[in-house]
Amino acid sequence: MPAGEQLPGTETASAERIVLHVDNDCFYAACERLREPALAGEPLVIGMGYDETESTGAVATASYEAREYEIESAQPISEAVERLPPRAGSEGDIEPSAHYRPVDMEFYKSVATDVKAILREYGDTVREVSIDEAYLDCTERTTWSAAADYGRRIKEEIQDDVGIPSSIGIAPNMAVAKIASDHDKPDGLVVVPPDEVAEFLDPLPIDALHGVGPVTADKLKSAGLATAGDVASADPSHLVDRFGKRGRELHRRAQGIDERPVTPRGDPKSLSRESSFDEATATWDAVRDRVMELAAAVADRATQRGATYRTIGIKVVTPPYDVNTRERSLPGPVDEPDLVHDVALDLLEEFREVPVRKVGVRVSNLSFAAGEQPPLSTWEPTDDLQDGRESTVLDRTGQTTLRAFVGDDGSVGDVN
Ligand code: TTP
Ligand code: MG
Repeated sequence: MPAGEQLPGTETASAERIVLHVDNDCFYAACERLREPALAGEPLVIGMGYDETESTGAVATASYEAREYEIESAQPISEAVERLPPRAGSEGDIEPSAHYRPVDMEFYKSVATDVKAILREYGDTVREVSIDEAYLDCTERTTWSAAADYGRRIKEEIQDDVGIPSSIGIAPNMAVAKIASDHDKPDGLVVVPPDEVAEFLDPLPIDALHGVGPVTADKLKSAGLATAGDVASADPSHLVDRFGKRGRELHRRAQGIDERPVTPRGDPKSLSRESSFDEATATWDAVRDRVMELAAAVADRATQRGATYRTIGIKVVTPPYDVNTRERSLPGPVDEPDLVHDVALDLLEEFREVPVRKVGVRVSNLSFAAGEQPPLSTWEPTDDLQDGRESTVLDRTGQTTLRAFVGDDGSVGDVN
């Protein structure tokens, strides 16, 4: 084929990508509202080191109501307290005018896991970049004319199933999708099709471009370049003179060019599947059947990904939003669907007759090594108990023999 010619259908593959960026709104605050609905609509500050007598430490995030008082991430808590000072409460007592809650990472991670599980259903590939942020390549899942509906569906599913708001940007690449998701926060949905990229970016202040901090922004401004459009139409050689190699990259970003593929960020630490009931149910058969399905799905996913696992766990969410996790570690890595099934059901026993909103099954302690998996029968039983975890041993036939149980309170007892 002569140089410059392309096979039909292969041209401008990158320009045709549909990349979606999701970022949850005031994420930690949204998580706190999930389990404390009275905080909805209130100024809310999440940070370490606040109590009535002392305020040290930094703000992790603030609800949008608190942001109206110029409270923001990384600010000293003491400054937040100054901006939203204590006031006389209805009973005449003194109370802060914002609500302050300490960071509870475990809880936020469990909410993030639920969100990411939804996102994985919607993307051909998903790149998780932080606790509340991910890129999805949706090229094969939607079209530009349907993209807004696609984004709306994802937002609704996150809101309905997990209970927190998010903002979504959809564009032909990651850099523009990120700017788009930030453009109309909170609860935003901004679609920038390929032929509207320039129109969208041009009027934006240059610090809206990812990677342009205050120093670069000042330098660009002093060179008379205030908007992305100014940088996009600048002579790239002038930008290179002034900013070195970065100048060329700035020029490309200002034009909305970004060829990076959406790739997953390394191997996952765990694989999980979760499923909600329409209403909390105490029907044992229904709960057990669901866990069996999830166990099979998770084991299947691990097999497909070539992963072995050393830990098998379940998650049981009981009303209102109590997340209970139980897990059991094995003496060595396995890829054994029957074991996932057996251990998951065994762990579930504790929740018999408890109303359940949602269940999940997870395998973790994953290995993706290509090496041969040793046969089960070569393993010797171990009594290696981990803190707060149940432990199990395998007998020489590979059957699970539950030896001992270490409760969350540290108590040790036999389970069979
Ligand atoms: P962000 O997505 O940057 O912030 P956010 O979700 O609170 O607000 P929004 O996206 O609506 O602008 O960060 C996600 C979480 O990470 C945030 O809820 C708290 C935490 N975080 C910190 O702990 N320190 C920080 O400096 C920042 C920026 C975030
Ligand atoms: Mg966020």
